[in-house]
Amino acid sequence: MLATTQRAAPPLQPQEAPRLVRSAFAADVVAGLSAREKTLPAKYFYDAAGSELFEAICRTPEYYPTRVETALLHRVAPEIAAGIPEGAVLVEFGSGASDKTRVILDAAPQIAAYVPIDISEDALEKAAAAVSRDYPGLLVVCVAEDFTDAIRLPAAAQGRIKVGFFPGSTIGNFTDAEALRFLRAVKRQLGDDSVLLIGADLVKDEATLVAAYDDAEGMTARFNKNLLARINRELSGDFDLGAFDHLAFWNAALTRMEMHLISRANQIVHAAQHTFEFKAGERLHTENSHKFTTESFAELAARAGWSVTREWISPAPEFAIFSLAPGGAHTHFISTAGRTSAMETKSIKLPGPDHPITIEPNPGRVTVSVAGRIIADTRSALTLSEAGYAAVQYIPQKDVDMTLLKPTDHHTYCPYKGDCSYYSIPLGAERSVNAVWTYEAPYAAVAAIKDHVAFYADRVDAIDEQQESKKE
Ligand code: AVI
Repeated sequence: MLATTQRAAPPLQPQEAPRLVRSAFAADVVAGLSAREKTLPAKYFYDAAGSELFEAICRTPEYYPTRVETALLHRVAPEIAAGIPEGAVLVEFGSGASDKTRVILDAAPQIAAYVPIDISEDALEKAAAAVSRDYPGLLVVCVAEDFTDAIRLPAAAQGRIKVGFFPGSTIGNFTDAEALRFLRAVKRQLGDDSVLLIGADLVKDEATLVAAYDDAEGMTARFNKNLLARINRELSGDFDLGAFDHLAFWNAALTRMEMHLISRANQIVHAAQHTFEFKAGERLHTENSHKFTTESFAELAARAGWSVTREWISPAPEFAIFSLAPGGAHTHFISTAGRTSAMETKSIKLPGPDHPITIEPNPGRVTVSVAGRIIADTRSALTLSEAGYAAVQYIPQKDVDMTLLKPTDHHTYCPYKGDCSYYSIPLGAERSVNAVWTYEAPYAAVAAIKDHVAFYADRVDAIDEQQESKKE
């Protein structure tokens, strides 16, 4: 159900548009190349050629963020969807091809309307038409504006709970002030009962980061130099692309990847009717890509009036999806005696090579005894092996005498498995306090242990495993 496209202002006359765009671009180029430390805003990377080069970067083996974020979204979409209310409107900032959006839309059919916001009107309308075709019940209303501007959401969004979506770690390309301004503006637009989902790349080892911004195929170098090519194309520039080298490095002090172009020689360049002098070795700073820790991101969010309520972190190379809710204070979740409240942050991690988890059916018989009595007896136990820990037998609750267990108010949290509840076994007295645990709603990666319990070996008499002899 494609409705309308909302534009920033009445449509420009065809001959007016290029002049206006050029003048803003020209002004920024002249200002940036005249500065003592030459710089250009990264947003100018994305003309048609630059957008294609960015897509090519995303396909390189070294540039992990797009691939890792998409895989993470697929894995956690059911959990994200569980936090989206019926009839919500999904508002995407810088929607591009709306690829990642589809993962959310597939998992959350309760979303009633989709508002993609993107400056590139052609790409926006094409992507929106495709979404509209593929999700027939969804109302799609495009907003063709720069998403960093103050945007008035369309009427279709009024009166509905809004879920903001800002994937891709584009927040990392902002300065601290820009990120705060953006997050505060989004809070005003989405309202007090909204949710904001943000994808952000995390700090990691330098080699992985540098390779991602200096791929062997040279796609990122071409992307970087396309800025000069664009100046040549649009502002009558005479940059010699061969006279500049691509440079990408990790700035540890400012926790960001930086991209620069280095002049290979002393040279004079003309653009936008101005003349600029480059010394040999002089740098033109083209992009910052800030990387976050869960703490630094939560702090940024809090300064903008948001609280991180959940966070999902991929296996290495680590990338995070944060779910934010309006609210000033944030509490970082560690483990509490009580239940987690809505405003506490839960870090959700997915098993991977750095923290493997496997769950296998145990082919044998498992029994658990306490005070001389068998309280669990099963042939359907699941053996869960996790990272460096001893394997644990998870026993179906139907094979446990649950009447002998007493729930306690002890609760812990595992970022890989979820909230954990405990039982004592009165038969075992002091020794069997909090002897049994269960994950009532385990995270998707370990869903198989739902409705199972596990026992601490030292709080019961024995956990016996007998291999069943094969029937001839
Ligand atoms: C769009 N943005 C999040 C990318 C990034 O990683 O900062 C742009 C990019 N620059 C170099 N490679 C990709």
